[in-house]
Amino acid sequence: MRITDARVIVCSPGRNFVTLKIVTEDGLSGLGDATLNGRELAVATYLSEHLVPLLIGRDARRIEDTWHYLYKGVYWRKGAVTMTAIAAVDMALWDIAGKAANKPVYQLFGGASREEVLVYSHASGATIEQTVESIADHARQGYRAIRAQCAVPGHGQTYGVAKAGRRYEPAERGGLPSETTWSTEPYLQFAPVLFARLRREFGSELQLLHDVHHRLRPIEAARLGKSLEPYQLLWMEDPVPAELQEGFRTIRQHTTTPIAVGEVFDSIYDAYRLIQEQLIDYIRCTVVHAGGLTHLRKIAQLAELFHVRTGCHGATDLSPVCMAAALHFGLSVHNFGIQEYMRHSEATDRVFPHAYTFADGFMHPGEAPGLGVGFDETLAATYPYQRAYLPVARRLDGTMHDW
Ligand code: KDG
Ligand code: MG
Repeated sequence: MRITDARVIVCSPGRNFVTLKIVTEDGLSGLGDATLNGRELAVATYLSEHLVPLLIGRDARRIEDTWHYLYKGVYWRKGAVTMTAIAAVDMALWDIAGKAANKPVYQLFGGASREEVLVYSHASGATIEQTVESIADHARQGYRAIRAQCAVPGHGQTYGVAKAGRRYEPAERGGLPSETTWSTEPYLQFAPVLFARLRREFGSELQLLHDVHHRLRPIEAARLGKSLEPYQLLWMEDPVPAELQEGFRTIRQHTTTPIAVGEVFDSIYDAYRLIQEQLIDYIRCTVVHAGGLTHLRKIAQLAELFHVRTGCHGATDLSPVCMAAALHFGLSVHNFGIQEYMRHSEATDRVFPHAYTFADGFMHPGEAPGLGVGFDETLAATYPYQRAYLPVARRLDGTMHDW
């Protein structure tokens, strides 16, 4: 089953997406998400200039071999751009494999380990009361697990909090990155106040999560985890930047609040120490940024040996193609924990019609062959790319903060 064509399509139905479409001589086609938020065109060029010529004429059925050909053949291995490009090829090939077998992709992974995939959504507010309302709204929509973020009083726009009256969307189109300020001490004092109020309001059944966005130093994260223990979070996410992983030992020694990390990891080499030393509880690598389904399944299998469960990143900058891939993955892997789900805009859903469904806090990838996602290229062409950046953070003294 030779590959006869591979094309990269960049579109922006509300936000930017990079999509790889691979076509075989049998007329089958597969889709892969290649979106790297804020650096989209780097991956688009990597694919079209460097990988597409390598794909034409290859056997689409050789998924494992193609993965190693692209990973080992580059010489300069790893890195977000390389791994996102490889992930897109890998997703598209699994999509084709499913269509060729007339089966949903999860059936190629040993079938379902569970009936449905538990997801969590995002709630946020400029004040505690707005955050309470936002959570109540998500709970009414059926979510059983909700991430709560709230602006720190007196500190302006906080990352992870939706702007008034707007959907939460991390990247901004047009112009240069916006600049936010960050001050650790008020945040550390405020976070337990927020979660005390949320537990009073919602009781103990609702699962609450919180994203620290790599903002703390290990001893500060340890203090945060300790102060949040009475409120029994499902996890505290990205407590510290994860280049320096020894810090997780400090956090672990001080708190029983579960720890999740990995949305910016690009391979098992970023994750294996944290997993093997059982310094984390959830690994958040995604299909699109961690080398595709082939590689993410290996990460999950390593994690399974060490009591670590999956909790894949699923923000809106991951296209519906990635979301579908994550759901096939989540339905099948034994040590699945939870999947993040931020609904895409209606425009995005029209460009990427999909078989996956949401009901009562759970999702299912559907039974369509392959990944179960279509791509309306004509409609996509009406939404041209627009440069977008994530905001940056500065400390009160003006120095750049860790992300
Ligand atoms: O592109 C970056 C976003 O996807 C990220 O900031 C969102 O942290 C995030 C999350 O947990 O969804
Ligand atoms: Mg996050």
